[in-house]
Amino acid sequence: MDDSDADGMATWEEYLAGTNPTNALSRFKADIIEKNGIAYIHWVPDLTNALPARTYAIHGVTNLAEGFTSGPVTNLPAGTPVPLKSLMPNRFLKVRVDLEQH
Ligand SMILES: [Ca+2]
Repeated sequence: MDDSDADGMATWEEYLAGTNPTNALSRFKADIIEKNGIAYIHWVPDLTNALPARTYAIHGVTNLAEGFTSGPVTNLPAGTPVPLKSLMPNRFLKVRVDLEQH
């Protein structure tokens, strides 16, 4: 697979995520933010109003050794805030980007 910036993400994956495939510092990144006392899972870029539209799926597990074998905990349009509390008891989370299906 083509990975011209050698950041571990293929060019097609960067297109999907909305990152720059020629800049290794341009990465899809998920983390936790706090707003008004509530913790949210947050990711950048979050492609609100992008064409084609993206959806985001959050997968979660309680034990990382089991791997992310189950389906997504939640499937969301871009820009949807997700309280961390709603994803519990999962302790390990990953965010997947998909092109919106029509
Ligand atoms: Ca890359």
